[in-house]
Amino acid sequence: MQALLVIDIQNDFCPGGALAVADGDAIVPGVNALMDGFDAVVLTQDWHPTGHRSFASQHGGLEPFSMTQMPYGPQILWPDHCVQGSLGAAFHADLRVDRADLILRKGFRSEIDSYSAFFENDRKTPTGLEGYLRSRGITDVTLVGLATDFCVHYSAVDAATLGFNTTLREDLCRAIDMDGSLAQARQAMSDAGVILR
Ligand code: VGL
Ligand code: ZN
Repeated sequence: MQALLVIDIQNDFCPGGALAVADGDAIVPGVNALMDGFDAVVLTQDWHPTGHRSFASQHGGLEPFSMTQMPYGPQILWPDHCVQGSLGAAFHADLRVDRADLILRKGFRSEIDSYSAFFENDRKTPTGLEGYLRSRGITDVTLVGLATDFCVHYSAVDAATLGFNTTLREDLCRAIDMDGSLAQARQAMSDAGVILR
């Protein structure tokens, strides 16, 4: 049983958005076309309250894309993005949202970021996705979406580590790629057993 995990194809990660990924919108037609071949389609949605601790705006003088320490470890500070209910948090207008069986929101706790669709950035608070997939009998997952080097990367590593047969469709992902983060992500994914295609 195969699930397609469509990670964070939201306006803020597309050109013109608050945390735009170059060419992020280019993957939408290919992702839409892939959906019908799967037993389950799950969309994830980055979903932060106003004033989320991952926003540089909450850290005095610190710049977006700089690093800070959170109680759970190092954290990159981002521009304000994907604020709950905002247009930026909405899915890309052309994404086939109606085809989704489940929309999983993450990053909704003010004090913890969540890159992965499975565990928050403390690496232990579960989102519930593992239980959902297992109770539907899913054994294999394919990941697509934004951004390759952050939310897709963490989700793929966790899926493989949890024992799902995990494939990444690199052609249907786009990266932020800061300071070598894409190369690092590719290495971490293949080390975890993710098949990169
Ligand atoms: C993401 C940074 C912050 C992502 C989400 O979807 O890759 N990146 N929040
Ligand atoms: Zn975020």
